[in-house]
Amino acid sequence: KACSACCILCQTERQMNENAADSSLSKQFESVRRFTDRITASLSPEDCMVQSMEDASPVRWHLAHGTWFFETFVLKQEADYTVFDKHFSYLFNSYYNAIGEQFPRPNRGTISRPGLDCIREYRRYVDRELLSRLQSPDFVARHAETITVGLNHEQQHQELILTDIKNALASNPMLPVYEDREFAPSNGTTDSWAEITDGKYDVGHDGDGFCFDNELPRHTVFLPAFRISLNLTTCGQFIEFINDGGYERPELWLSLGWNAVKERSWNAPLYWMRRDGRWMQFTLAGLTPVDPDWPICHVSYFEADAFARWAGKRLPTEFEWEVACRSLTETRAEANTGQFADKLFAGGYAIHPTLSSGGFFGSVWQWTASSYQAYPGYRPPPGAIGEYNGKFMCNQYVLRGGSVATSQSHIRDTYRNFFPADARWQFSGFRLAE
Ligand code: AVJ
Ligand code: FE
Repeated sequence: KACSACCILCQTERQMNENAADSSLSKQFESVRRFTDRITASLSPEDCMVQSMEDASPVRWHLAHGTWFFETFVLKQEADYTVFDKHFSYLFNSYYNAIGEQFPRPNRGTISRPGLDCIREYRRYVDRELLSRLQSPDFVARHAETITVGLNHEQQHQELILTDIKNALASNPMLPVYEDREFAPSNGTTDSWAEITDGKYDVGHDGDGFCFDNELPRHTVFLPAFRISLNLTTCGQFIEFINDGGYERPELWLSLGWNAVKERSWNAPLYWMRRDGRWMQFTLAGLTPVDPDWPICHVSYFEADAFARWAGKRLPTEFEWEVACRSLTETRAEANTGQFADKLFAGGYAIHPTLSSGGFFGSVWQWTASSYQAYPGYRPPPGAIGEYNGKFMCNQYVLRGGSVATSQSHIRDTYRNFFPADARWQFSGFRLAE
């Protein structure tokens, strides 16, 4: 079924991208903020308060924190701005020590005031203040760069809203539905691989478009020849791993991975459960049978790594991924529009029609073998905003590509997502290399 017929979310986001292409900062601001409203419109105040685990945040916290970012890094720099509420600096600061102390993350779900109405009012207040100031070219000149970071930040939190509400709903034995959607027909998979010759390659962002600081500086790397799968590993392939005792064979696992399997009793991807001898998975559209042709999703780095060892392969490094992506994708623009314009949002994850024919970005984030580190010569930006990415460059792995929950405008071959090796609640899968 055509996307336009089935998916309000895609339509809204396409509209948003058209606005963004229009390039005026206030239009972009308007559409990104409205998209946050759109994806939270069906949630009740109770839904928005749940914090199902330490890593996830209540939706209401995300709504406030995205707003706090604009208030803190833009509006408060203006002498004539009056803060909405003096407590919010502490309550909705995520991790910026240069701004001040933060309310402890694990307890975010214990805070019932301000109420959701008040948080929505806070959003409207900051929107009004920012939009009216954006009329002034001086204000734009002073803050355009930070506002653009703020919009990309808000979009990262849109994805986190979806992953976090999915975790919250999954923790409810009634397995409630976020939004009921039709499921995309799945594509068959072929066993096809691309060969990339050895050589020196440039990696990292270049050009005028937006990127995060961790995509810089562009630099040259040497890669030995490698092969990389054109397909994401599928649920069907992962079931073979499970049936072959994958979760019971320590020799397949890294030591820390095996500890996680034992301590947390992992025996399948997150959100999978057996019903009447069949594998089912919880999605944002509720419980649904596992489709063997869909990309595997909600696995940790440890599971991706163990599967690769079982298959006699390995995970690609982040630079192998980037170089392969670039050489297999004609132009970046084509990669972005060709794949993601046809995105079908299916209950929390989707299949791109082009996925099995070599589309590289995929509909799930892809774990790489690379630990998240600074590129040579990397410098975080000065000031508190320098805490955005750089200080997390320890004990995490890089994921590449993008997921069904990722903003389309974030899809680029240099984007570096990152999570700890045991994280499973993001839309994370993988492809193999050798
Ligand atoms: C890039 C997704 C790991 O979740 O903290 C949000 C995104 N950075 N606010 C995260 C982010 C600041 C970040 N990830
Ligand atoms: Fe944030």
